[in-house]
Amino acid sequence: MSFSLKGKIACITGASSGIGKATAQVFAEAGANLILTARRKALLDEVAEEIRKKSGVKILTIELDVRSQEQVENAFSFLPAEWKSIDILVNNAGLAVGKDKIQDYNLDEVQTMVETNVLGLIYVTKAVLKGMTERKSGHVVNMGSTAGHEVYPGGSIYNATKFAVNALNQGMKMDTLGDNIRVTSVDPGMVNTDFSTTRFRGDKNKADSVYAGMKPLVAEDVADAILWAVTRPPHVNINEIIMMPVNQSSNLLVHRDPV
Ligand code: 8X3
Repeated sequence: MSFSLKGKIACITGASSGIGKATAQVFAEAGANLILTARRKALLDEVAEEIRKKSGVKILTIELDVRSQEQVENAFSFLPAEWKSIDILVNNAGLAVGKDKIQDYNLDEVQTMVETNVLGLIYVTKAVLKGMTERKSGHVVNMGSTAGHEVYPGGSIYNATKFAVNALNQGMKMDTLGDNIRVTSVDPGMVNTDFSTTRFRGDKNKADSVYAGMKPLVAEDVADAILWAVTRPPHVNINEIIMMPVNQSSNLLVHRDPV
């Protein structure tokens, strides 16, 4: 089985940290040239430099807030010619902010999640998928979550966004039928990244307690699954990968060793 992405162009959103960064690293090791986007351009450029040094692939970095329809349209319509034919899009940008009851939720945070996780994903997909369908070639990987399969208390808004990603993933597969496009959702459970720190608004102790007494997945585990999905033979579509740490059985069922 080949894991080579030599000569491919892959675009990853939210690539400055976590799963996006880890995916950029493994894609580069597999030979892909990368378009990396993130809001934090300085950090993104550091990530790109580190990857370039190790792998020698070409990397284009773009400062992009996927919530802005205008920024997304500009970013993808003005790509330099050599970067226009994107082979793989990884819709990774996404976040959870807060874990509150719906009646208590801060509406700005609700908006941030819905605009990033759902609208942003739609904007980027529309901008990239059109070209893929015209070229009759491409693969879209959507970052889903176990939160998109099972609701948990305090998660309603984030859950709703990831249920939406699940629906969008299925819809993309249907809407591109006959266009030789592959569509995959990668849906992890507990992954130790900045995710929980962002969710708990920077409270590191609260974030760490999420993973207390258990071994969560790390970003590289998810990147590994994404790399596997995009390197299957061209006629094979991996529709969905649901993955969890061994000590997690559902969003609420986690085995913890005494600490
Ligand atoms: C992250 C998984 O369980 O924290 O997408 O919602 S969870």
